[in-house]
Amino acid sequence: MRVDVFSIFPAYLEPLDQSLIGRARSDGVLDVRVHDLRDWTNDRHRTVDDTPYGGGAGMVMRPEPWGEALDWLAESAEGLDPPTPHLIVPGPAGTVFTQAMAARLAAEPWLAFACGRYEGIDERVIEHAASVMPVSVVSLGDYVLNGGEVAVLAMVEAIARLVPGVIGNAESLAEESHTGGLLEYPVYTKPQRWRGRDVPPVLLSGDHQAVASWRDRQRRARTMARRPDLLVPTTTLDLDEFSLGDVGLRNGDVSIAAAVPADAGEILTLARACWLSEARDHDSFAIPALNESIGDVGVWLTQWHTWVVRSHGRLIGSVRARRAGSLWDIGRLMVAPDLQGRGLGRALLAYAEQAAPEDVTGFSMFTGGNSVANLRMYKRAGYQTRGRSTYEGVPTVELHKPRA
Ligand code: 6GU
Repeated sequence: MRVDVFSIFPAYLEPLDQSLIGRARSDGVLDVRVHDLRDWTNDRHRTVDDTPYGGGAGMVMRPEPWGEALDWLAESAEGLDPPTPHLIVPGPAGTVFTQAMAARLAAEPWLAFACGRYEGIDERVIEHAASVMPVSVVSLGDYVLNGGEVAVLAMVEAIARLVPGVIGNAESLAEESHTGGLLEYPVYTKPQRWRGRDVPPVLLSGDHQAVASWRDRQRRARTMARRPDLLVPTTTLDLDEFSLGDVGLRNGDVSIAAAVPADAGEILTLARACWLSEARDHDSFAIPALNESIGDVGVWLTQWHTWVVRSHGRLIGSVRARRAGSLWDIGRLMVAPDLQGRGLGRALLAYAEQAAPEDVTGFSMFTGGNSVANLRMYKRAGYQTRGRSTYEGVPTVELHKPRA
């Protein structure tokens, strides 16, 4: 694979001489060529930037040096097929770089990277380049770097290690590709005991099945804790158990997924619809779910594991849960008023319970003391009253269920 990098700070790319990438270069597997963009300037000061048309802070990279560098690039194909590279322009306004993108780019014979500095490159350079070669504007993520160089180091490393022959251990690549979108499990090496901390005993058991299942549970727990956005379970609510036919829902119509920030508005709206009957039953509006702003919902979405149930795009149910000591605290269980009494709430509750971490010993919930229908449902699901209290004059019940 050939890789050309254009930058006004070529020294920034020196790490590409190191380690596995450096080895692949000297082995001839990777042909990396780093260029100083100023080699394509014609003035005495080797100028690459100027002030922005329309005003504003900072400087913009002038198009001429880039144009000449791209012309040179197109003439340097040396028999490569196709005779132009795929040009990657790193920038925070780009498409987010992912492992899937790395894998696609690793299959291409020739890549070129155009590192911008300052406020960016004159837009006409991107338009012109796209008229002569494939161009992608790519970002590492939602934060701002001073220039594209560090992003290129990251992208070249992620891409190059997928090129056959760059990594000696093809097995580790194969293993990574089977990780199924979950985070890696924790790893340990010698010594067996370090500063009072032992390696998890299962890893010393020699029981391969037990090790595999421990690692699998670790990966799920980690992903749940650190990247719930990666856990997007889909249609697992089997409608055969529910009597939703009379409201026009059929199997396959209902899906459950981890809530995302954009769900906050619908969750708030559904909560208001759902807790209105509670307000009536308790003759009070002093109910937390009825007194939240959309900002409040946005905040607790970051603090709880929350799931939403949708049918044909409509949000029809939700539940949230989080650890409270050794218990898994479940709350805000809601089902759209027109779909209640059909088992959906019970299914959501079961879903939240099965998502609890391994070491949790039981489940806890709070509800209003006069919520007769809800209390009946929770009792049937195995919950028992653990305590009674009042919240701003409203009777509340704390429910508890030991883990099976
Ligand atoms: Cl690719 N470039 C710059 N300048 N900033 C970034 C980025 C890229 N990705 C995230 N932030």
